[in-house]
Amino acid sequence: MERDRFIGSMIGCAIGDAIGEMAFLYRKREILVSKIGETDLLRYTDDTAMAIGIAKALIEKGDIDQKSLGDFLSEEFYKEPWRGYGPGPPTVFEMVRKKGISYVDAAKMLYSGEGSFGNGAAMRIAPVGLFFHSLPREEFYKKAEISASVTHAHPVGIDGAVVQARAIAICLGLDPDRGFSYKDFLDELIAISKTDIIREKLLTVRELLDRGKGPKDAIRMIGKSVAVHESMPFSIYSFLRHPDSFEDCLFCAVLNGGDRDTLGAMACSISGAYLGYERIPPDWIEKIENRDLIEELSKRLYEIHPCNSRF
Ligand code: R7I
Ligand code: MG
Ligand code: MG
Repeated sequence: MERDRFIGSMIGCAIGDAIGEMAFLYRKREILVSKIGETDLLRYTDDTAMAIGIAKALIEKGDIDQKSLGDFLSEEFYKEPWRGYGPGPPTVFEMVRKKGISYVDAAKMLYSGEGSFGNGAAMRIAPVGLFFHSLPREEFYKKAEISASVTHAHPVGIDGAVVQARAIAICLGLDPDRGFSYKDFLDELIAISKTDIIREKLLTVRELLDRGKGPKDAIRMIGKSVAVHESMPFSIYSFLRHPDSFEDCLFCAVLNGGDRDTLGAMACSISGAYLGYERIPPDWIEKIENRDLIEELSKRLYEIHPCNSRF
C-alpha cells in the first residue's frame, strides 16, 4: 500500500539518522546492534528535524513555497537548536531575522556567494519526494529545487537534493516482491540530474555495482565528506546494494565512515519508501523519537498529496 511507503520513508529517515548518529561512537555492527538493544530512545538529529519542518510546510500549504518552507525550517531550528545543524542553515535563518531579506537571497550569500553544496538539502527531502512523486521530470525538478534553495543555493547542492528526492519517488512505483533493475534506477537519476559532478558519481555507483564492489571500495571511489556529491551517491549505493533489507542497507550506509547520521537518513528514507513500513524492524520503530508525530505527518502527506486528490 502506498501509504505504508510514505510512513516507511519518513520513519526510515528518522531511524537511519538516529542509528547513524550512534555509529559515530559504535563502529562495529555487533556493538552497534547491542547498543541499539540497550537504549529506550533512538534520538534523531537535524536531518529529521528539518524533514519534519518540510512535511509541516507541505501539509499547511498543499504545495511548496520558499517563504512558508523557510519559516517552518527556521521554527524547528529555534525550537531545538541543539540537534546538530551544519553551519549554513542557522546562518540563513539569522540573516532573514536580522536583515529582513528572503531565505533564497540569504542562502545565495553563503560560502563567498557560491551557495552551499552541503548535503543538508538532500538529507531532509523525503517529504518532497513522496508528495510530488508522480510529477514528470522537469516539474519534479522544480519542486525539489524550491525545497533546496531556501538554504542551499549552489547548483550541486540543489542537484544532489533533487536526485535524492527522485530516488524516493521512483521507489513508490516499484514492487519489492518483484525487484527492479539498478541500471534503470540509476538511468532515471542520471537523466534528471543537471550537474557533471553528480552524474559522474552516479556513473561511479553503477560501475561499483556492475563490478560487485563492496562498501570499502565504494566509499573510497565516491568520497565521504558532507558535500552532497559524495554522501548522497554513497547512500544510493547502500540502497542499491541491499534493496531487500532495511537493516543491511542501514548498516552499509552508517558503518563505513563519512557523515554517518546523514548517510543513514538518506539511504533509509529510500529503503523505507521501497520496502514500506512493515519491513522496518518493529523494535526500531518502537524506539524512534517522536514516532507518533512522524507517522501522523506521513499519513497527512499521503492523504493530501496531489496525485491522491486528483482522482
Ligand atoms: O548542508 P548542511 O545543512 O549540513 C548538513 C550536515 C549534516 O551532516 C547534518 O547531519 C549536520 O551535521 O550538518 O550545512 P552547510 O553549512 O550548508 O554545509 C555543510 C558543510 O559543507 C559546510 O560546513 C562546508 O564544510 C561544506 N560546504 C562548502 N565548502 C566550501 N564551499 C558546503 N558548501 C560549500 C562551499 O560552497
Ligand atoms: Mg544530522
Ligand atoms: Mg550528518
